[in-house]
Amino acid sequence: MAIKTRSYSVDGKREMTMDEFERWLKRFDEDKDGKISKDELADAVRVSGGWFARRKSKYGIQSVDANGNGFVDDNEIKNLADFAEKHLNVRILHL
Ligand SMILES: [Ca+2]
Ligand SMILES: [Ca+2]
Repeated sequence: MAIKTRSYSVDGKREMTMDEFERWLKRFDEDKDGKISKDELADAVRVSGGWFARRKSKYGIQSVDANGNGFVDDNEIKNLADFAEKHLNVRILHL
């Protein structure tokens, strides 16, 4: 693995703060429009979630995308954080 991950909790979840989570998410913003689209989220889930990622991401974008525009808006990142905690082996640290 090229990336050295800073911290894992005892149950193997990757811990990150909201800031780190947003930064991680922005890495998947391939067209650099500042928003994470359905396709970009699918990539993020595939990288983190492994098997069944496609199904998870479809479910994910539906539960995350509260206003249904197909993008994760800034105010929907919290929803995505919830999704990541449930499905992507991530724990968000609320500092
Ligand atoms: Ca984008
Ligand atoms: Ca949205």
